[in-house]
Amino acid sequence: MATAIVAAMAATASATTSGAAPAPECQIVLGPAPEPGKASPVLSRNCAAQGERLVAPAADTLLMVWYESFNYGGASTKVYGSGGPCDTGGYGIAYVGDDWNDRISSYKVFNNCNYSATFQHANWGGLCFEAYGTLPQRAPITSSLWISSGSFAWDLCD
Ligand SMILES: [Ca+2]
Repeated sequence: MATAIVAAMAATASATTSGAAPAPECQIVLGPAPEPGKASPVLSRNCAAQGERLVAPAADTLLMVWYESFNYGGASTKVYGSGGPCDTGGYGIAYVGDDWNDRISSYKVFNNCNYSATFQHANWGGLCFEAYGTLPQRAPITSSLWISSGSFAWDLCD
């Protein structure tokens, strides 16, 4: 399979498939949350077509990568922030999108995004799970989430 992917990337022509979600490789760019508990604006959302590669947004900071499978496997989406590394204000995602709803099964965090809280429902509703650092297994029920630095005065999971 890896050989086929490399071959497809080298080819000039590529076929595009649709219907399968999530796409193998996507990226989202967020603005900082206007205040704790408020959603970050989604500045862009792009997925690579089959046989193509995404170009990382050079001016933005990698915050988090979502994976479709446990232990960082399967499709993935990189989440970038336009406001620099995580601080106590953090970044909030009110809805992960239809393609990732109830599909995030593991994730990695970067650039001071040490604290994460994932929620069963959109807009930070339902069951809440807190984590510190990268997480190899997460029950795939997440619909919204929050990431920030480890220092966190505002308790989301109460
Ligand atoms: Ca859910």
